Amino acid sequence: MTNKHKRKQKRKIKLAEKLPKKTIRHNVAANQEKHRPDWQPLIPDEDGFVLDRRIMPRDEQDRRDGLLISAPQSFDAALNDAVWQEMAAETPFVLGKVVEVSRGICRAEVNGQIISCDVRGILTAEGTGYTNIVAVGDRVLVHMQAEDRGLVESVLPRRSGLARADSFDVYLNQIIAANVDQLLIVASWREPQIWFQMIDEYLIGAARNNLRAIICINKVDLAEDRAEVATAVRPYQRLHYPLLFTSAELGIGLEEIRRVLHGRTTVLAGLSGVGKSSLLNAVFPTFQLRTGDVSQLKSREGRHTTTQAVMLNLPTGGAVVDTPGIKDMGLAGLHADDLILYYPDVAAVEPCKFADCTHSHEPGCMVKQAVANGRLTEWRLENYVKLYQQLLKGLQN
Ligand SMILES: Nc1nc2c(ncn2[C@@H]2O[C@H](COP(=O)(O)OP(=O)(O)O)[C@@H](O)[C@H]2O)c(=O)[nH]1
Ligand SMILES: [Mg+2]
Ligand SMILES: [Zn+2]
Repeated sequence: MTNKHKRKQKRKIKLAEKLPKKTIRHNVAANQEKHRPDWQPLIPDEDGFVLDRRIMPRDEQDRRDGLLISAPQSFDAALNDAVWQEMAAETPFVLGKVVEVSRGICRAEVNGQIISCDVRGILTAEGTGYTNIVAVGDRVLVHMQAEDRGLVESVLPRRSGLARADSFDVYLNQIIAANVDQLLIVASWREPQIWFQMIDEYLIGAARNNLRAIICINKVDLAEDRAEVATAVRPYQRLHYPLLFTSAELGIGLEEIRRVLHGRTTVLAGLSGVGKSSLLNAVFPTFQLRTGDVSQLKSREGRHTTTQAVMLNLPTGGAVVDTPGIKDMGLAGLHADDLILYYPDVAAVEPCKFADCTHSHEPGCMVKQAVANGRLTEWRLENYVKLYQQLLKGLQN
């Protein structure tokens, strides 16, 4: 077991102890209802407890419930800018596109201008299945309060999104970016060393979110032999994923990047340091995204400042979301037996002679045969087996 997994397990146990605190329940011995007939009745469950929902006037609760409905839950692929514009036109508010989010505040593009917006405190992610209410890329209704300041009144339904299961509660998702079309998975050949398992996990994440995936291998200038890079990632090519080979340093492959980004909304995903921001700067020199040394981002007290996803419009149409590096992307909440859906190359192997074949020493093992004759790449199989084991043990949560 790697250290990473040990840490995760430890964290899980700690959390399990804390969990009961999450739902605070009050005994309704004091019959508040009798004294406040105009307020929300507290309906106890069979044990005589009610959920901790703040007591408030009936119409206030109705108003909040109405707002909760406006927090998006599922995706509607038919949505587009024209529809969102129509939705906004029916309200006293203006349409905004969120380009950056911090706690309780965001920056949104309104009428072509970026303004700061507070998020209405009563907007809550409760009941949406998400841990966060507003994400980069969200279309929102903005109540203008000054020329350069607004208040987010509501988050409009989403066309799509990149979500990942929350690390604390797999039944909840964190939405990283909303209304996006595709995921550009950036890996570096070296520094950090290319890590196929991570690419596999991002591919699974993209598929689970219904997003097109493109793989970009950056820092090819660090390869002694470029042909070696192409050979290494050939299994992905055989699975028909678009592949790009780039160097932000030497300006290689920039035109190809520009082409895949054109007119679409793309999230860049990859470990920190692989060159996501450098690539965007190289392709679009006006961006001037911060790159390089992570320690730069430490505050004076040595704490890491929370760098978050930012959305930038492309001069050529479309937009990109630069993320600081997403770990733990694809698998949380996935059932081990569904993993095979994301490994069509492994699934294509015919059944072995023995149903309980461990694919190690048994005669008539089709998996070993497929690896031997080159139809299945060994590291794809290894990744599959590794991830399957992790899912079985619940280590991917
Ligand atoms: N040799 C080489 N270094 C690169 C390349 N692209 C980025 N870097 C360097 O890698 C480091 C991390 O880049 P950055 O763009 O901040 O990575 P990010 O965390 O993925 O956004 C920086 O020091 C860059 O100068 C490349 O193509 N070749
Ligand atoms: Mg970066
Ligand atoms: Zn076998």
